[in-house]
Amino acid sequence: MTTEGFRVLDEKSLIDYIKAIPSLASKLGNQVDNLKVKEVGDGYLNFVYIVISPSSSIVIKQAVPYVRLIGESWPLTKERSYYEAIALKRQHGLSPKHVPEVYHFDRTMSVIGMQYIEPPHIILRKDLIAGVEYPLLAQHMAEFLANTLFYTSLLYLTTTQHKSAVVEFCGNVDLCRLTEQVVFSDPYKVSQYNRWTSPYLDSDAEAVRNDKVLKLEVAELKSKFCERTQALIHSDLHAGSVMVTHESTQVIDPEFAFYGPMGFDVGAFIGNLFLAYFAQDGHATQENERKAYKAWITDTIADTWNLFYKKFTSLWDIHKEGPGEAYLYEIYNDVWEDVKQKYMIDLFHDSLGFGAAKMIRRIVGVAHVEDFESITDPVKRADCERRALDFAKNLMKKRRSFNTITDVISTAL
Ligand code: ADP
Ligand code: SR1
Ligand code: MG
Ligand code: MG
Ligand code: MG
Repeated sequence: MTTEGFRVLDEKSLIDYIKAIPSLASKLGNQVDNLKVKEVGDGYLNFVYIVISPSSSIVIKQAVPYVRLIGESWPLTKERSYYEAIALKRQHGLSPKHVPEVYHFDRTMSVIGMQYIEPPHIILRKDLIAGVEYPLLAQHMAEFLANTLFYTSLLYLTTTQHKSAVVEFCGNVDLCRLTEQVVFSDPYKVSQYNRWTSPYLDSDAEAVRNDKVLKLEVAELKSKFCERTQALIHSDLHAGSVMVTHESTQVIDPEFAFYGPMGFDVGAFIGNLFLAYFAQDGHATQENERKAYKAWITDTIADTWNLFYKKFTSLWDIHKEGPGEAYLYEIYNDVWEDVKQKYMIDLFHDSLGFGAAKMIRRIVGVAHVEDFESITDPVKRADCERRALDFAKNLMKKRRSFNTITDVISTAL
């Protein structure tokens, strides 16, 4: 895509931009004379502004042609904004209660105008650190995952529909390549971008690079990530991509979306809950040991998988004689329960493998998570990270030996 006509917005120039776009002005009640604008981007890639008029608020997100975390020395296509916009629209259509609405998209400027997810919504990761429980989180995430994954797969679509949907997202190759690098490659080799809590984890990072069994497993997962077009996946579904209240769960930031393996999304979410779990000892105080909170996290992990399983297979049952072409019911009706069970156990093992890869990259790769980063004592932080890393390495290697999520959780306790 051309860079002609592109300019980086700031809090001031954004106001003039909005004034010239009727659809955005109207979302602000056409009260655009006294707009307040605040940049709130806390992600690693983009700029996000909350725009407040006397009557309402919207969010404007702009992609710049580089990785914000590193700077202009790491170029990254601003076309990611296009894929984020089309993924948000698709996911909002499939799971409207859990995805914000898109109001405006400008491909030249890489600008998305979208629904403001209002306070008290907060980024999930922040409250996993603070120790706040969200009783509906697992149910809502299971719904989001089941709806977005099932309805974009060959269990629901014809092969003709599915192939054209795959093509639509094929161009998001640079974002896929970023994941290939920072999740599946860099943590397993010497890379200028890798970091860890040094010197405490120096030998742990080296052990990852020298672990032949682990490297064979991650090679298999990387191939699956690159080759499998199973469903439209969010592809960056960590705890910073979910906003929550006690009643509501909203999934944002699908700029990495493409047709990939379902387990990459399920695993990302579960893996990030495990990261939060292993960070709890670093946040414990004498008054609050975080024991009950750790139990809530593991219950949420179990509920997420079990509710996802239930919702996904029930969608499959409802649509078993529909257009989906992967398992024609007329052929498989006599082995229907076996078909579902086999599909779901494979998906479970994929999810465990990808979840483990997402944990490992957050400990010895370029982009870390606040769960650990906010533990100020490096000895304590390294101790939490090491336990998370050891758990994830074992999970990746032994993933095929697990039949239930409860068995997986028991290896973390
Ligand atoms: P990045 O792609 O850089 O990670 P995100 O889309 O994750 O950017 O957004 C960064 C931050 O902006 C989020 O952590 C959240 O605090 C805020 N944010 C993003 N989208 C919205 C929204 N629709 N409503 C409210 N806040 C949002
Ligand atoms: C340079 S890696 C930046 C990371 O931030 C994004 O949210 C993705 O997780 C990506 O891997
Ligand atoms: Mg983000
Ligand atoms: Mg993002
Ligand atoms: Mg991750």
